[in-house]
Amino acid sequence: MRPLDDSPIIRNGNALILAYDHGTEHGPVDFEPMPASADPTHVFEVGRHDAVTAIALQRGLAEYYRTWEADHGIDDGSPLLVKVNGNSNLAERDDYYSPTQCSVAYAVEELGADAIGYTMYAGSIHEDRMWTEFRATQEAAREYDVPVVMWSYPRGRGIRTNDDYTGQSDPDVVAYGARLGLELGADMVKCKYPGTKAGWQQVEDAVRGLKTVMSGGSKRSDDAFLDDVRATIDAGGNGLAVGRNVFQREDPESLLDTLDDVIFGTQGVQEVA
Ligand code: FBP
Repeated sequence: MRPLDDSPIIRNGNALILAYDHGTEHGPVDFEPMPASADPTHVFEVGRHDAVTAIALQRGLAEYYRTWEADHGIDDGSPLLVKVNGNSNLAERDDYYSPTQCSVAYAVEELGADAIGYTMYAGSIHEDRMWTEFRATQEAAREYDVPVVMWSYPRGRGIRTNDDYTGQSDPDVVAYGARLGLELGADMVKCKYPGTKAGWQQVEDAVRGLKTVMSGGSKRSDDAFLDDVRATIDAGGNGLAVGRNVFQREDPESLLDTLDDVIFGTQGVQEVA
């Protein structure tokens, strides 16, 4: 397989993935703080910032993205990561499950995907089924020589009922999820921030070189958010996959300017306590 560092979603060994699958995962409520973000083309434009190495979209928005690029003669849109599974929070389920709704063949051949994204809910009672679906996705991605990013979000009954864990952001849980990315064959793993630099160090210790990116989470102040990103980079992480902390801002460009330095420049080597 092509080395991940040669993938268009990587720059200087790192990545900044602009995630925009929230209309699926959370619904339009995520666009209320910045109503312009409900318009996909607003976020597609944000994704043209140099700091963004990929935009992560569900298949419908990926089709729209390619049409938008063609209609506007845009040849500098971000590389495309197609999220091949997803779920709404409307459905009442007995536990977390994210069904596959796009084949890797469709993502690559029809949408020109540069990478594939898959959410894994280890700890759910549906984990076994998701492992099987991930296997098919991972093997197909290998055939097309595109990297797979695992959104590794352990959650559900197995986490909730285990007294050893305090929740989804428990460093032991996050590190376990990251390790699954390594062992199940992901090329990069996206994890919730475990709260501290030491927590991210635990993630890095669990994966020994697999590329890791921090999941943005709900919107917070510039300083609070950048502290978490710097801590992740300082601990050995490879960047960020972020949605709300970018598209819910009035001026996402200035934050992206800073993230460009932190993730791809020199600020990442600053020490964070
Ligand atoms: P954010 O940066 O907005 O947290 O986005 C990252 C992401 O993984 C999205 O791709 C996805 O829509 C969302 O978080 C899922 O969040 P959760 O399932 O934890 O509510």
